[in-house]
This record gives sequence, structure tokens and C-alpha cells, in this order.
Amino acid sequence: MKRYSIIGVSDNYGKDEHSERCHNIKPGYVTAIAEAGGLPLIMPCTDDYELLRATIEEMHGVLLSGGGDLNPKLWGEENAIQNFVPNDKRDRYDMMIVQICREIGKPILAICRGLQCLNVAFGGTLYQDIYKYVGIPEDRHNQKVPTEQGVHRVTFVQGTKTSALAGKEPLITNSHHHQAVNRVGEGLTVTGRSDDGVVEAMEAVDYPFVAFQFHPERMTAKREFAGIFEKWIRTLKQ
Ligand SMILES: [Mn+2]
Repeated sequence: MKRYSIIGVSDNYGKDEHSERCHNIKPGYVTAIAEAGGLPLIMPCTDDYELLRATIEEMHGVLLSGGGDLNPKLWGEENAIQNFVPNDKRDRYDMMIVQICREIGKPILAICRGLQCLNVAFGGTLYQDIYKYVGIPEDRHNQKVPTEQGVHRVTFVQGTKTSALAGKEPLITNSHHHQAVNRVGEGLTVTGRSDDGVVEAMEAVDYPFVAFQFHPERMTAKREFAGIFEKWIRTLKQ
């Protein structure tokens, strides 16, 4: 029987139109993993460290998924954004995932909010809003066109774990964020930027952690984006 690499996909715990407490992870992560030959499992959002650690120990790798904004109090700032809805339970869960993966050396592929979580978990900070604080035009990183469509270029530092997945050439990626990396966390390096200098890829120096600010799981109709998942899964130890 085929042996699959089991990928623990972090849960988006929050509310939708039916419930205050539900699991409403966006589509894409699970199908991208499955199409790349992995076995995706969504890991329930919990405050229970032992349960989460036991869950992660069963996985071959962890996909840290996207979602809403992190609470700026995580890096010691007051929130300055109107209509911000904190999700402290998910913030705690995501921080705990990174902590556990560091403790046991479990590989992470982080996407969008996941990249930002990784940076904050390593002691870095975020811009709460790149339009407000960096002056980058509103639409450039928060596209209005369909998500399968690339809107900005990302150039990768060659010879890195990240470029081994993303390839040699720059990618034209989608973009759905208004927070972005400000101070880089200690032990992380920036491995990809858009032309306006925004951090679009990172990795850890001493851990098998790679991170993208864009959403490759929504662009898998293009070979190079599907390839990110296929190549990452091939790096995982069975
Ligand atoms: Mn972007």
C-alpha cells in the first residue's frame, strides 16, 4: 500500500454566519496537499499543549495556513486598525504550533498569515497595515482580481530552502494581505521580496521552516505553484 506523508493543516477557528465557534478553514490548502500526493489532516484548534504536541508528532509536516490578522499585542503594540476582530484563541494555537515544531524539529510550510505567525513566534514584528505605515498603494498587495491571478512579482534568493521549492525564476504571485513583516525575527532570513520590497518569503536558519506571503494553494493550475507542494512533500521524512 502506498505510504503517504501526513500533513497537519492548521485550523482556522472562529465564527461564520452559523456559529461563533466553528472550523472554517478556506479551501485550497487541503486540496493542494492531496493533489501533490500528501495526506492532509486538519488539526483541531486547541489550547491543550499535550494534545497539540501529540497531534503534531503524528504528522510528517505541518502546513501553517492563512487567515485573519494577528493581534498586534503579540509583538507589544496596540491595535491601530479599525474593525479589527481579534482571534486570540487561534493566535495562541498558531504560536503553540510553531513552538512545538521547534521543540521536535517538525517541518513547517507557512502560508500568508502563517508566514506572519512564524515571524512573530521568532520575536519579529509586523506592519499592521502596509498602506498606512509604508505608503504602498492600497490595491498592490490586496488584489481585487480573482485569486488565481498573479498581481506582483516575487524574486527569490537562490540557494535557499525556499528557492528550492519556488524555482530559479521570479514568480508572478497573487497577494491578499495588508499586514507584512517589519522587523525580521531572530533566526529567520528573508528569501523573497516583491519589487516594492515587501517580504514575500522567509525561512528559518536552523529549522526546516519555509514560508510564503502569497497563496500558492490557489494558483496550482500553474505548474510552478503546484510544484511548491510537490517538492516540499518530497523533502519530508517518512
Ligand atoms: Mn504581496
